[in-house]
Amino acid sequence: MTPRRTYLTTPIYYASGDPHIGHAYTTVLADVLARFHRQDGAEVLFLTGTDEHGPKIQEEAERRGLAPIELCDLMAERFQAAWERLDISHDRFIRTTEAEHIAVVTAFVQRLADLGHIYQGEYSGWYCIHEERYWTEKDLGPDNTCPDCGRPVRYVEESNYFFRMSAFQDDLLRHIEENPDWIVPEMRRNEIIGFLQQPLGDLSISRPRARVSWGIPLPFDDQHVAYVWVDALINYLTASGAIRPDAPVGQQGFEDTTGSWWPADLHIMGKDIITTHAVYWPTLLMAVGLPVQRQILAHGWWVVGDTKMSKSLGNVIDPMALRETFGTDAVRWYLMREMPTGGDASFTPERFLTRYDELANVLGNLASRVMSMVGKYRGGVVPAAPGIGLDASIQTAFADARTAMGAYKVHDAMAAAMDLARAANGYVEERQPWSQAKSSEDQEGLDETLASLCRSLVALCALFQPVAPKKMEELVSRLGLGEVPTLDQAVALPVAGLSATKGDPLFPRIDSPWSSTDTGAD
Ligand code: ME8
Repeated sequence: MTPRRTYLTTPIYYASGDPHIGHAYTTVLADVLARFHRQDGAEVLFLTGTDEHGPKIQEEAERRGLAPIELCDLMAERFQAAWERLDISHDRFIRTTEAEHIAVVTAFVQRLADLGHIYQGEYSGWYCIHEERYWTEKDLGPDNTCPDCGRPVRYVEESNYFFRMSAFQDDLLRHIEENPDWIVPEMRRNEIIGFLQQPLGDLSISRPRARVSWGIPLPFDDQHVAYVWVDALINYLTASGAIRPDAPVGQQGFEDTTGSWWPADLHIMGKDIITTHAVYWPTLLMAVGLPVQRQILAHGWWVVGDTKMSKSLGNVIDPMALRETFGTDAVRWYLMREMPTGGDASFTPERFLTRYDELANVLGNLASRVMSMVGKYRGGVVPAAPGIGLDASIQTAFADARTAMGAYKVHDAMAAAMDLARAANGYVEERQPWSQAKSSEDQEGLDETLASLCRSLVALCALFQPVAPKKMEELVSRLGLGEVPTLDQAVALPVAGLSATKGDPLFPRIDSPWSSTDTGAD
């Protein structure tokens, strides 16, 4: 049987600033889904990368006294280092300054032009560099500011090339209506449907080189560069391997994507960039004759306390600092457990510590008490007994976690896993293995208790693995197993005869790095 294939993407992040907790959230979410699919037997292409062209990068490079490519090299390295430290298992890190991507963008734009979807026109309006988008006057905030980010916008009057996006409005609306799960969650789908019920304008897809020099020149007019969003969205296609820009026109792959990873199965992003992914991107794909992406998942927004995170407020949360103190898996766990996918979440030190305590006190504590009892009562060897005492809880946890993961509700899947750990702790209290150990008639009962607990630990390893891969590898090795089992294997894995070692606490007690005033505690 050919394995199921899944192609997952994160946005490519602007190479103008350092990775923060928002970028980390999206990337960890994608990583958890990628790991879950791999664990479930699928072949996965997981893509992330950096968005490296456009005025935002050009201006930031100037500000730092660097050439744009120097800034991009620096930032691409920082993002890669961050993802390595957060144990992100991406298969490909794309940079939009790569030659391959530039060639695909060039071929894509040429094809749009060849098919008659591009015309030249005059643009006048307001531009926000930070968001890299135009606004109409009626949308502007007070004193000519961007309605999204609040920064001043600039009035721009120039000649641009336009994509006839309006011609695809009806097709797109029909696609969304016929595919109710194409955009999740539903709230975002409704937002896009609402947007498409207004007349859809055409999209300016170029910028004059005289104003924006840092971009990919249009193949039919080198005095213009591709609009950075068009350039950026095409990254998903470049990495899929569908397009062969060097092939003769007609054989470049636009007609047939067989053998490539296109169409992507899931584009994951924050709710801030849903319109570009759910309107610009599919209409561009329709125009060149390619299938559209299979699904879009737009997640919510991290704020700090009740304030938007921003450089100027100095409240940007650095996931690397958290990781230094609590470890990678604790940061991943917090991000996944705290934010219901689709909803917003607020970072506070108290919530971080509460989530960490849950890991330490429920899962960590269970692991250490079970290992210690197997050591004390059975010389470190898991006894041969059916070990079915927690089967009902295991079945429930697996069913709930699978359903939740299928709906991208990682927070619910992790809640189901934690419920199993709680049930196992409850089982210890109920069975009182320390009393069983004292009674010569209850030795079989003790074997059954310990075997049941070890089976639950194996199940927990499989359930927590996508979110806490390193700690689960460690737990599995302490259980005497070679590797973390898949969900299917974990249900029926024999545990009799495994040699269990206790080791240090999986999630050690850690002094809060925040002072009591920071946490708001008394
Ligand atoms: O938009 N909460 O890049 P970007 C949650 N280059 N997620 C957040 C967040 C927050 N506070 N802040 C950022 C771009 N994110 C373009 C994308 S894709 C073809 C081009 C995450 O560096 C979230 O995923 O501004 C958001 O969509 C993304 O970072 C924006 O990253």
